[in-house]
Amino acid sequence: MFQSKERFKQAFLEKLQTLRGVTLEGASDSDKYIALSNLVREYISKNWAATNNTYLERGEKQIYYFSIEFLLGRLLHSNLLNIDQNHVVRDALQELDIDLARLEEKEPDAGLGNGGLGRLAACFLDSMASLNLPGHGCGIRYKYGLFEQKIVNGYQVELPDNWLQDGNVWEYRKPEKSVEVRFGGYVREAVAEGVRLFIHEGYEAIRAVPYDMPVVGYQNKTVNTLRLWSAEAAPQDFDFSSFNRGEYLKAIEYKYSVEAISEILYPDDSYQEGQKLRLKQQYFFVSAGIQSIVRRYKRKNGSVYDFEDKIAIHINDTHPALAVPELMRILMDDEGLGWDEAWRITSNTISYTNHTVLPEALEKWPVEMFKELLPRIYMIVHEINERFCRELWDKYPGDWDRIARMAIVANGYVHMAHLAIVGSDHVNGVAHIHTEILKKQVMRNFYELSPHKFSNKTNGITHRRWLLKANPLLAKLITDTIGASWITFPGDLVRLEHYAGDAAWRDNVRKVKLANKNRLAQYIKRKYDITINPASIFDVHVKRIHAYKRQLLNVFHIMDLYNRLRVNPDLDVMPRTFIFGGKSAPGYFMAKRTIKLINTLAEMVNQDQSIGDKLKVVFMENYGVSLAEMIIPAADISEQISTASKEASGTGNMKFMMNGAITLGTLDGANIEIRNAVGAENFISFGLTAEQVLSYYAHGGYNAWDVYNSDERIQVIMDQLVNLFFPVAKEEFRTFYDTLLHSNDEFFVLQDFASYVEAQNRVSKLYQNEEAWGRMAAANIAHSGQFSSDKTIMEYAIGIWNVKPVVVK
Ligand code: DL6
Repeated sequence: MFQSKERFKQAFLEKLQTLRGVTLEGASDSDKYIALSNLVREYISKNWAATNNTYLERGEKQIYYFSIEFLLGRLLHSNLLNIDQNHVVRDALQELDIDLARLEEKEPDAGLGNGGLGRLAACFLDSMASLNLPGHGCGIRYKYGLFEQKIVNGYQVELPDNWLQDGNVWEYRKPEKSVEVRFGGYVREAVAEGVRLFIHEGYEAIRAVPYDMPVVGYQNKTVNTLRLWSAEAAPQDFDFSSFNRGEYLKAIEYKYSVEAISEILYPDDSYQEGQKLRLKQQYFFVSAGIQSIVRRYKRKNGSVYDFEDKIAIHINDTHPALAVPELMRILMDDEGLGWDEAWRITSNTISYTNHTVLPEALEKWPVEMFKELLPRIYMIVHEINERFCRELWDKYPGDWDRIARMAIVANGYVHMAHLAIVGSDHVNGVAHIHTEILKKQVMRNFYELSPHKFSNKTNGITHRRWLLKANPLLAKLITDTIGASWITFPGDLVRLEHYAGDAAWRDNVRKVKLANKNRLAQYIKRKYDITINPASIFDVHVKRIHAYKRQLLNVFHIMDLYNRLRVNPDLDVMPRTFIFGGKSAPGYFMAKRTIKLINTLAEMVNQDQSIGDKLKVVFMENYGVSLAEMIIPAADISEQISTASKEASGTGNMKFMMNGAITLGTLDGANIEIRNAVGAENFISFGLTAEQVLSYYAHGGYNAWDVYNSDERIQVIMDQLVNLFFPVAKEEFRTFYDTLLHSNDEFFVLQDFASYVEAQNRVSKLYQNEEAWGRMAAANIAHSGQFSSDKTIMEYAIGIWNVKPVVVK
């Protein structure tokens, strides 16, 4: 691209002038960031055009990944890496006395997601482009991403994430590709030339405007498209008569009500509230996306003939499940196909991934709301349900219970998971155990009906962002050791196993870890004025705050450790730094109190001179992709301690292992596969198994008081929550006492406590043995290649989408 540093400098200085009207001397960091990103964007655009032309000419099957969230993070650095210009640019900027890393910080995180589900979508886009697969994203261009978290007096406070306020260099607004999405109104039936027609009238038309973002493959020429839709009011939507009468506010009222659709990302990752605006968001992006896919397809092919052979639509959880009735609507109402043909195409085109078994996250919409907002779509859903129930009746005559359990429309609700399963040709879970739970429990009836539909596709992460970008020191060491092939073939990381026995190599890994820990320690000192010891164990628990993820269990272990140290400050313990990070849904009381508890404990512990640096606790605010990229490479311990059976997969666990942290985890989600990959000796497990947990549930749980009465440590900790041990109002933490002891500890925190503490003691012992720890770290890095999303995506491509790579020349 820039061929030489000189060429780059020339282009950069010119860009500063032509785009920002400044010379280097007068340029701010923002000017420089924008000039640089625009240079990169221009280069990418050429390949983007070439990719689009290739796809159009070749006419190969395209994948469209529909997701209500894409948690992208920053793009400048990864784009530079992908176009192989990182070094030239960094060195050339250095000669101009500019620090590339500082410019990168100017880019806001694209935080259009809550957590695992949205980040998975971003990793998948990266892998599809890097594997030359024609795969595109479709989602919503939220004006405000996931809220910014501030910690004030220990509490989480939410601030709007105005990520677009200074513009987004990576997006291209495409107004000419806008489509209309219709809400409300009624459906009039008519017959024309013997054909029954359904005419949607009296609706509100919303203009959906696409913003395209390039998704750059790693050192190939593929640039796929992430198309994010924005809701806009067209000029004709203004009520000019009221405007002319001077009623300005009334005139723009409508504009705001339209724009509200793509205004904000719902900040809840595991609970759905049945809000009308959320349903509107779902239909909005699904309808816009499918309309644009069909339009593009027809422009090339003339009709929808062969559609299912050339198009795969994947729905990331049930949020885009309206793809099923929407594609049916377009095929029937716009393209004139009959039901059977439309159904064949739809159900062969769409596939669905489930990401959770938590009942509160399984989406259902009240029929009345659904029908009022989407009258034509409801008619189609109703018909799908009728036909499906008839099929069930034929197969299970008289089994009303089963049919009621499986119906799409039942008890006044539309059940989105049922709609997604019935309308898809493939349904998958995201880790082996999760898929088994879906098959045996949550979706058992559907599995019995169509076992061939179900498969497992264990999640993955892009090793390019989570190792190559996030941990350049380790990446370099790996490349120096085994060559660079791992970047393209992450499975090659396994060659590192050979070096686990090499003391000098392990020492190099240890030095890399220490450098990353130092960097994090400096950041923590700067930001929070807390001094942490880089030689201590960095024990990291970063993820959404949720009862099932059991941050509480971690807190209780810290309290126990602190209690022991208070009694005996000379206790011989391995120094620990506990690092937490994560957001709570704004309306999730328990999770928010957990944040307060962590911060209260942190303040007490960190100020207690008597224990020195034996124990430190840090809560890092506003956890997101960029922060993760700094924290994860510095971790020694990866806390993956969900109640077994609850975490569908987890992907943080994979990022940590790839960076040489040891998992301290339950046998849940993909932890199990990580343990199988690295060997039980390189994984620290504890706690109830999923079978035990499910068996407890089947028998009404366990008695938390028994544990309380038999374990003195727990008694002390529980009592400290309510006896003014903490310098807060007396009732501040009572909620934990009550939910654990009086409401039967649904997530087995107390039940798993002893086993967790015992595992933590193992951690301390192992860490003191440098060789043992080094071997464990090496095994984790070496086996992490199998958790690259490249592998996962190939499994989707072969097993679900039936799509082949298309090499762009
Ligand atoms: O599959 C991605 C990710 C999993 O790794 C997590 O285990 C799971 O909790 C998460 N699910 C969600 C909730 N989604 N819904 N609905 O984010 O998905």
